[in-house]
Amino acid sequence: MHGLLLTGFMSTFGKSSFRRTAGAHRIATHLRQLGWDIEVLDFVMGWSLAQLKEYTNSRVQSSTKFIGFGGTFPIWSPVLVAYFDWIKEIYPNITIIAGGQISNLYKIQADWYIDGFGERALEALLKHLTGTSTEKLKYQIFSNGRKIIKGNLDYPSFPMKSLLIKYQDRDFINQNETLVTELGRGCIFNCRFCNFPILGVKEDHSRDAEDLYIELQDTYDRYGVTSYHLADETVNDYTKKLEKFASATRRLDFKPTMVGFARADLFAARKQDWDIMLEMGFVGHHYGIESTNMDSLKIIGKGMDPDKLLTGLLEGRDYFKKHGTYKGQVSLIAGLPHETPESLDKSLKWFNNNWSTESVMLFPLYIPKNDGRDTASKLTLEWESHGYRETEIDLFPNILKRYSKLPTQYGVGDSLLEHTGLSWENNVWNVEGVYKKIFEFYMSPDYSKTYGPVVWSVSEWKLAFDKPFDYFIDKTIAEIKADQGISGIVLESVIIKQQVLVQDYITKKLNWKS
Ligand code: B12
Ligand code: SF4
Repeated sequence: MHGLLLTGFMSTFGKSSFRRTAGAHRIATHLRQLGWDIEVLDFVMGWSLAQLKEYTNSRVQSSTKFIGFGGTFPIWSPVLVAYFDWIKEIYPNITIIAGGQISNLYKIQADWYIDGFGERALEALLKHLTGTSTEKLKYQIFSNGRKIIKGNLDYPSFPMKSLLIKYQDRDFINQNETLVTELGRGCIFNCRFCNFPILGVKEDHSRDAEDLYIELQDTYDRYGVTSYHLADETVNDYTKKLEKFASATRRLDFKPTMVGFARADLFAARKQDWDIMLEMGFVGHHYGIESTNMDSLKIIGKGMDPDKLLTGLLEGRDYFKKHGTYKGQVSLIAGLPHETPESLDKSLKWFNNNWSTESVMLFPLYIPKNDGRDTASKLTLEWESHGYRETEIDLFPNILKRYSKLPTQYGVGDSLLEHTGLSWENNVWNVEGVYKKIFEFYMSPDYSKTYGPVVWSVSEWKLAFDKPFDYFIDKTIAEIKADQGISGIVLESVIIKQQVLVQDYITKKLNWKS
């Protein structure tokens, strides 16, 4: 049996980013292990309609059962509307399956939707479609009539001892690429504002160390890749996990560079982890600090004394820089309970003075409405008790008009605003005020003169400027711009260069013969 998986990642400017999403490759690896012939098409946002048609005509065969579509984030474009209409017309017997963490947010009109981690749900659906299962398929019909399989609830793909991704030569992996992999699924913590569905995990939810070793050594041997994004909610949740994976990376024929989410309180408190992280090459950290206001932190469940945390963070940064390399990023949320414009300014000032060449990201407090997600954070469910009200007039149209074109490296802008968030207010400010604050923060000339690139985006900047990870350490965005001779917005230059790589991939893919 044969299937195609179309996937991609959208850049801030709505174009295809040369960033692979791990989900489809992970799904493909899983199905191949079950005997399916699966091909992944990456960077789907960069393909023209004619190219997509040419590709599909060259791949579809009598055994093609389905075309899957999905990614880590909801992606869509007018080309895809026309493409899937065409599929329905020309290949009416092929089932269209959409998948992703919240696939109901997708605009695609698919035959089936799979929400959450999808390996086992897709396996069950394919057995159902091919008549090879006697078990009744579990699915729900959502209010908009869509048939949705709730992967995380009914076919949990966690914990999994193997989370292996095996790329194929027809994926045309580039040596300088940063690939995404996972150490485990779920988080041992349970922060009140967190919307992730697998929280408070008690048992070991990590993959086998050997499984990681095989994947990393293989991608190095075949393509020369040394850079990774770790897709764990919290990479440093417990020391044993770090030790386990250091035992795998120690045996590699190369030294990997890894970027991932780390809890700053644990990083600051557990100095014993520092050498292990350095040994793993886990040197790019994103810390969701969220606030430095104690009252706000208590409510969200990240209650470490902020002074202690910030001191520990600087100490850790200095240790990493002395003994290896380091790129750190903190993210803050504007609009948390007890946070005021003044308390936020105090935090921003601290980072401005102490965190130069690293990165700071500011996100708006997002309270989701019913958008089909399996779980909502505790804070989301009890927002009224924290003094939030829904505004009488929806503020989002205004926000969209004024702030959606914010050229940040991710997180605000069109993609986020399309989500069905609550238009909230409290006694201090409202969601529009929060967006205004965020806009001013990013648009201030100080931003690029103080901070470096977002730690996740270094993967794209590396490729665009053909420079190693270390080139982006200890440099502000303004310094990188000057060094590269860029006069406009640096992200535009990154994206223009990425489009060349996307086109090169498309050409190779179209010319590929089995
Ligand atoms: C790493 C990460 C990031 C990184 C991405 C780096 C990178 N290289 O890709 C960064 C920091 C940039 C990021 C940013 C954001 N993130 Co984020 N992120 C993650 C995280 C932790 C891991 C993503 C990942 O790679 N997972 C591993 C792969 C294997 O999973 P996957 O791609 O989702 O694939 C699985 C399923 O989706 C499904 N699937 C995928 N494709 C397909 C296709 C088919 C056909 C099928 C059937 C199934 C299927 O099966 C796959 C295997 O199980 C997830 C949470 C999580 N653990 O997944 C949040 C998560 C994806 N992020 C989320 C959010 C909200 C954001 C932001 C909007 C945050 C913000 N406030 O700005 C931004 C938006 C970014 C953008 N659009 O530009 C949400 C997305 C919710 C949603 N609406 O879909 C998640 C799910 C966390 C959460 N629950 O809140 N993120
Ligand atoms: S915010 Fe981070 S640490 Fe807290 S529960 Fe969510 S994933 Fe875990």
